[in-house]
Amino acid sequence: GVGVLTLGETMVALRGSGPLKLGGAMNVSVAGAESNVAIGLARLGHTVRWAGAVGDDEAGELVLRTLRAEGVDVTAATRDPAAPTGLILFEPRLPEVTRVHYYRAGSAGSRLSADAVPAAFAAPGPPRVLHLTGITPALGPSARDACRRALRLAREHGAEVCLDVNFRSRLWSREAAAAELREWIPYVDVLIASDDELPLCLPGTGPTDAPEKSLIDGGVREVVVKLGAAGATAHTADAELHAPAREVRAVDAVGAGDAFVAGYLSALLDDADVPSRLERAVTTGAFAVASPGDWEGAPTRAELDLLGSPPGTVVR
Ligand code: KDG
Repeated sequence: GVGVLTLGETMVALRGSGPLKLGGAMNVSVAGAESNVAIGLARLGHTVRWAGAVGDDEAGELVLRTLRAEGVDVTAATRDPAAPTGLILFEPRLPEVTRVHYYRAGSAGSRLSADAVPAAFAAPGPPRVLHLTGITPALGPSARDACRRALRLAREHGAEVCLDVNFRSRLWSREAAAAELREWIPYVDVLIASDDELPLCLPGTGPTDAPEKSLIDGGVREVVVKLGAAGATAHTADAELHAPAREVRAVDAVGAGDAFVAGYLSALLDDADVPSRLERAVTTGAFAVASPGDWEGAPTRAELDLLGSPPGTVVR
């Protein structure tokens, strides 16, 4: 089977260079948290399958062609003849602030069907890891049911499950997210979240002292907390490990979390220990922060060592 199977929505992404209302040129690419992870893993040499839905349109062709070009298996992706491929606009408004505008309500990706999921687990065999994010269940009942089906199939096939909470307030409320994601926790082996997202995975609504511990008691093997410029911490039943962030000149933070997950899962697939998983995760995350675009700057294995080169380094 493949190393990682992921499913979710990938959209056409337009990125401008200033306030959207002024118009001007935009760059055309694709974006989606799960496909960002898929590309990050493929660049590092892993086999990875993306199983989402696109419209039967040229925007969908752009999504599939891009993923194929990056070495991501799209043979289990589906085309929905009755809905368009979604669209996302990135509006860099200040050096530190990018606004996102979604045009994805009713999109093909949001209508991903649970019936399409078993094929994603079929030939060449079940994946070692299923990766999901909390974005997909926020897209609508169909995409939510596809995720639930995938969780059950992962359990049946003995695949590990990695969940990146990725709470998106433009898509659903914290209450709705918590009601759904709490039900997922018994299926999850590796939970990745920012610290404000941890309560969304726990029963009750009040503040908890040690959410990581409650999650581990609930059966999660690794709780990985992303702390942005402060790095990341991994909690397991018998250890708490911290990795500081790698220092880079920040260009575009969008996609950094997905790149972090790709690095973490890459080292997990290599059977590396938790400190090495964290180390690769902060490294791939830093590449994303230092590069424009969601996934374009993702490193190959040979490029991992480039980070930390002194300013003005020319490799020749
Ligand atoms: O993590 C980056 C994503 O936010 C971006 O690619 C778009 O998937 C996306 C989303 O739903 O926000």
